[in-house]
Amino acid sequence: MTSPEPRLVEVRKNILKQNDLTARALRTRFRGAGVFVVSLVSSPGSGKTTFLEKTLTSLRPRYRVAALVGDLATENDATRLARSQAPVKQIITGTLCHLEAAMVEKAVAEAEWNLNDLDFLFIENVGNLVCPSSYDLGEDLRMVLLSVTEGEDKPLKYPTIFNSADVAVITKNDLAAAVEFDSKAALRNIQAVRPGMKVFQVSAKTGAGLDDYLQFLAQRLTELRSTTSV
Ligand SMILES: Nc1nc2c(ncn2[C@@H]2O[C@H](COP(=O)(O)OP(=O)(O)OP(=O)(O)O)[C@@H](O)[C@H]2O)c(=O)[nH]1
Ligand SMILES: [Mg+2]
Ligand SMILES: [Zn+2]
Repeated sequence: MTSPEPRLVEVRKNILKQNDLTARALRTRFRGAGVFVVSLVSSPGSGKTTFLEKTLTSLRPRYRVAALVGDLATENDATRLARSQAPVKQIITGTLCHLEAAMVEKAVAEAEWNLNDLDFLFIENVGNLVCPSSYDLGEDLRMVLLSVTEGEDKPLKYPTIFNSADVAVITKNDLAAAVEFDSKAALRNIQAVRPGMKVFQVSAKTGAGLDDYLQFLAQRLTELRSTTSV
């Protein structure tokens, strides 16, 4: 007889397996359409929506951009992101504290976006530093945000999310002095968990550090396009 715990583990494994299959199919579709897909993960309030609104506004004159945003209960973030004039769709997750690939698939279908008409698609995950790490969403690039007000030790305390991400973004740098943020320690901790990880230090409020990051995205889109037939 199996005990309840292994059964739960089994169910969880199956869910993750299904998610991986859906994510793989999504990635194939995204790549085929030549759209570069970026997801943002962080703890609640690290500045994902503020950073993404800036990103969309900055990219929009030159690129075709759209965004999906996950939230348990409100459409607040979609309303904020829509100020950039980019097409935005909210995914309400209800009780679920993370996005899954099937939700992304459904939202893309409901939004009726033609993926071939997009350069970048951004996906803001639910604020959570734990389970989003386990769910592939079919993205090309996962960014983990860490705000200066959270403390330098977060990479050490939540290594899995830093490991599952490709790039780290240290946000709210305009507040660094006020909270005595030790940037060197934060960078050291990120490198300890994920050696070689690319890190951007930005402030969405002042715009500091955004140019490098935007250039990086443009570069990644060019690379994607050079490896696909679009
Ligand atoms: N000073 C300063 N405040 C910021 C910056 N970026 C975001 N904030 C503030 O931080 C708070 C949270 O920002 P959001 O962008 O809503 O954070 P979020 O990660 O999207 O939050 P959730 O979606 O709820 O997880 C807001 O009050 C923002 O105004 C920044 O660069 N500097
Ligand atoms: Mg948000
Ligand atoms: Zn979750």
